[in-house]
Amino acid sequence: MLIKKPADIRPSEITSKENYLNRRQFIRAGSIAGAALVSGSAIGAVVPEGGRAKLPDVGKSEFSTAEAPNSYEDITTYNNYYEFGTGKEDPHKYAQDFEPRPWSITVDGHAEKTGTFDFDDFIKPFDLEERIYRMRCVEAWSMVIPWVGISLADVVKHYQPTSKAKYVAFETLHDPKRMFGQRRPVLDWPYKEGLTIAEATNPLTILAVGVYGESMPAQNGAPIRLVVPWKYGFKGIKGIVRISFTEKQPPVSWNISAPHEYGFYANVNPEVDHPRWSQATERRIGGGLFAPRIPTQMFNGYGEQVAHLYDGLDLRKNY
Ligand SMILES: Nc1nc2c(c(=O)[nH]1)N[C@H]1C(S)=C(S)[C@@H](COP(=O)(O)O)O[C@H]1N2
Ligand SMILES: [Mo]
Repeated sequence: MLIKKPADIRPSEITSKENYLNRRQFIRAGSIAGAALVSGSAIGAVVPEGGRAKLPDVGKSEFSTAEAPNSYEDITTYNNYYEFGTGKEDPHKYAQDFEPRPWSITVDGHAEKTGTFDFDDFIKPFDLEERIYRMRCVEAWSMVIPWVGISLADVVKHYQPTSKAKYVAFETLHDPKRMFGQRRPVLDWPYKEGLTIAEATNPLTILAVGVYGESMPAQNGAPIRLVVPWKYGFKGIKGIVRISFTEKQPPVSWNISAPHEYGFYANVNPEVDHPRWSQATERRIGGGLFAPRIPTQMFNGYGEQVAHLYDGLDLRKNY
């Protein structure tokens, strides 16, 4: 690993106080070598290819919930990923042979820095952190998932969006040969998602590259997917190959396919029902058939961190 001299360190690489404190915590835990102390960004982690592989140098996050995580089995066998079938068990069955390498990510639009980067180079400047988040699907089921990811705010800062950039748009790989679900027009392929810049730079938002300390399983969105814990699960676009800084609100797949059911915002909201079902309660996967439904929380319980983003916005109209 190359150790950078202070003069080589750009201001964009200088670690925030938050990250610094987190790093201190795991330095104390003795999980990284002394040499890595020289520069925060030199810690750059490289995610191993395919299979189940342990991720290096994973820090802890103050944003993790203390709730018990779902089992690795729940998280990797009950999925939504229409590129690999529309059934909940399909992605586990049919994504097994999907090899998320080689993989490149294109960053374009209104930013000072743009280009196409190999996956490993793309994530290298950023710190890996475990984020144990409650996840709430629009179909009223939920899980607690110990993601490993990088802060999307750090990524946005790195590419230096211009003042024209108001949104960040994301696209999934479009490769019907490898993703058989794309051979049928069940969605407007490739899967597309988007966030406002304020949502993208909220400290809760991450690009996840793993789960349970290991590299991301194909069915969960390998090698890299979005996680926005206060929004319904469909905002968490998987298999990302493009990140664009846009001036206009980008079109998003589920809104294109059913605009009266799925909006751009998709904030978890127990008071605004889906036209075909209530959003007031949810079923925690793994709780067993007779487990009582649990009340859904506004912003999935993350209101303290994100409610301010929607001051003055009518959340009934902007669902
Ligand atoms: N590209 C892509 N991303 C996607 C989907 C999809 O079909 N295609 N499904 C979404 C939905 S509806 C949910 S609930 C989450 C599920 O993530 P998980 O299977 O890792 O729990 O992924 C989201 N990301
Ligand atoms: Mo979902």
